[in-house]
Amino acid sequence: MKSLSEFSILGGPPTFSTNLVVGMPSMPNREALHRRMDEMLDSRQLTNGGQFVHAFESELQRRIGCRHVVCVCNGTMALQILAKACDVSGEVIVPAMTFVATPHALQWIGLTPVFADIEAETQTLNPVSVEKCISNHTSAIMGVHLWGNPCQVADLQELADRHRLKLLFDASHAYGCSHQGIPIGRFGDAEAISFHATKVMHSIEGGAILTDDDTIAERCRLMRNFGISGFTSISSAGINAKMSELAAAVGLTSLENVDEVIRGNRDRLEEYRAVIDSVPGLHLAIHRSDKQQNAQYVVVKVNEELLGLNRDSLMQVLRAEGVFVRSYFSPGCHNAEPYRNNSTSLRTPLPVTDQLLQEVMQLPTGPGVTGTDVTKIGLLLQSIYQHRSSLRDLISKINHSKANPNNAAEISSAA
Ligand code: T4K
Repeated sequence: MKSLSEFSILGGPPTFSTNLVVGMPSMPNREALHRRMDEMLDSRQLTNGGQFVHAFESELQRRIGCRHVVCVCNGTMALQILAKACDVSGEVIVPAMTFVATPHALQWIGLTPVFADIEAETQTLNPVSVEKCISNHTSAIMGVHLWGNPCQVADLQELADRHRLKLLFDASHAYGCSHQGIPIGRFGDAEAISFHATKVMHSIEGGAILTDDDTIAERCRLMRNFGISGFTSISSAGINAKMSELAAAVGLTSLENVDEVIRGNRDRLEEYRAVIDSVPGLHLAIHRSDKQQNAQYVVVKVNEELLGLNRDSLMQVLRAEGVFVRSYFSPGCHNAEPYRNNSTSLRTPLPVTDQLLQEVMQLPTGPGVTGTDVTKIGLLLQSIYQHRSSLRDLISKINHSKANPNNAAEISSAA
């Protein structure tokens, strides 16, 4: 346990000399990747539908069990092509507690994201709030399986059917997750996934549309390649969203060790659970059933009253110690441009979203974090709790002196 003066914000050495981060990429096996790169170079087929994209799509299809996987250059483009292929128009209901790519992808193609509130437990769309957002202009609901937590898919499907809306999912966080035994990727009309480097399984940059619908899949395939349907025929307004052979080679190689990465994440999650439960005011805020999760994000809810520090002050202390926690997705898409003053996007209150955006933070996990690291973070959290009132006063003085540099002397006297 640390004494107050040993905390790094008071000049002590940080607990970790190199930052532990959220989203450290897992590394694919180098020999396997080099073999694939040699094969790719030997074949001279570098992009435009080569063997590695086909193989990556087939392997994903086999693992997820959907009829079609259409790989594209990133998750944002997967969302856009998905919306276009499903003929979505006007308004789309989305959560505001998501990476800004979810609404931006829609906005960028002329759609209007409308923000509905989420449920406190799953942090995914609340069907009651979604229904309140439906207007004559609504054509789709886009749920986000945030942190790999499956949305309330049955309730959302019932709502979509009743109002004749498309049901789409942003499954960017959810490779390797399932809902009631069914892998994510098989719900709604179609789902979009990201294979960005920070994801549990990645192709450095990449994404895919997953669907059982033959027509949607065919339209996506055409759209990702300029709408070209033959050497001399163009059948729709497409774009260049192709995944390169190199990205697919990384993806295929990444798939070979993803189970091991997920096992590691789950081990870390259990270790975190033990330490977090021992600190008043901290609560692990995800994972209804760990077996169905990739455990890529360790999301913690901070109760200021019980902990004695608010989320942002806790983050300040932890970051100084080399624990580079994040506050995804604060301040929320509804508070970001171009949505924050848009009365169409903001037509219903978002109390649960607003509260969670102030309370949750994500702890480092993944390949760069060991069980020993988690034990150290646990001791650090206990020390923080023990010194909570002094730390709270200190942080308020530090923040005050940042705003008023002449008062810096107050901080050293606080120790
Ligand atoms: N929908 C949702 C719900 C999403 O979360 C995302 C992406 C999308 C859609 C869109 O998918 P893409 O179009 O991106 O495929 C990251 C990612 O850039 C983004 O892909 C991801 N979500 C989002 C949640 O996180 P940042 O800005 O938070 O990442 P960054 O650069 O801070 O990296 C995190 C940590 O990982 C850093 O501390 C350093 C480490 N890192 C990162 C990279 C990229 C490395 O060590 N090496 C690396 O190459 O956005």
